[in-house]
Amino acid sequence: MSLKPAIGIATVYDDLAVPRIYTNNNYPAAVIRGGGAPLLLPVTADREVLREYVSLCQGFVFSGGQDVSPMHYGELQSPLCGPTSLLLDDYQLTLIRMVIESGKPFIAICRGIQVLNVALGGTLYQDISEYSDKAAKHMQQTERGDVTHPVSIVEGTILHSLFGSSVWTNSYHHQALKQVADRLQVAATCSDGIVEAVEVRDYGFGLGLQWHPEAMLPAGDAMLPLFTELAKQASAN
Ligand SMILES: [Mn+2]
Repeated sequence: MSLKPAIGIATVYDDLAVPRIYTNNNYPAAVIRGGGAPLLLPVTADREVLREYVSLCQGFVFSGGQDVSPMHYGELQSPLCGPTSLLLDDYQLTLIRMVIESGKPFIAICRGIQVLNVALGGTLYQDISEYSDKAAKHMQQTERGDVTHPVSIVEGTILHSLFGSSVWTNSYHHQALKQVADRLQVAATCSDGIVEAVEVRDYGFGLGLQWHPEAMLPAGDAMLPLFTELAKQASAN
């Protein structure tokens, strides 16, 4: 039997009490269910360490977390922007650029899709109310595994090959993609116009998802294809 592919999970940083790095257990659990072996990648500014992460792992997951600092896309911080960390931003923006350069497969979830877009030159709505006061509620107040809105999936995308033209998702975000980076293709939207998924153009397997598939997995298998496909693609690396 072949070894399981090593899937690096980009951790997040919290210095509220003592500095710590962590990930919600749903992320490694999802990687394991998909057939991968999860490895947590500690936050660091050291480029050589980041390069080692990229070389060690065959695939990557970028997790949810706090907001990306608007300075990275040339905006002043709006009062509606949440807590930010320049150390965390530097770590994840640098790591995701290195991963893309390597061509290795990855899924970037929630904050991850925002990091992906900003890393490639895109911008964000600092709060969805900046987009429209008619937008749907994207910060659901039900169990994490509950779905609250469907997304329409663009034909010809990887996402479409996994789910078809529509899939129901959960929604835990108060920010969203504004200007989508040229290197990214929109792969799914909510009917209010919010971008819910992107894919890196001319790339093997590079997905950004605004919803939390890992948090839906404890409630059912609907999102499992994402993680089995990640493990499959990673095994080829
Ligand atoms: Mn949403």
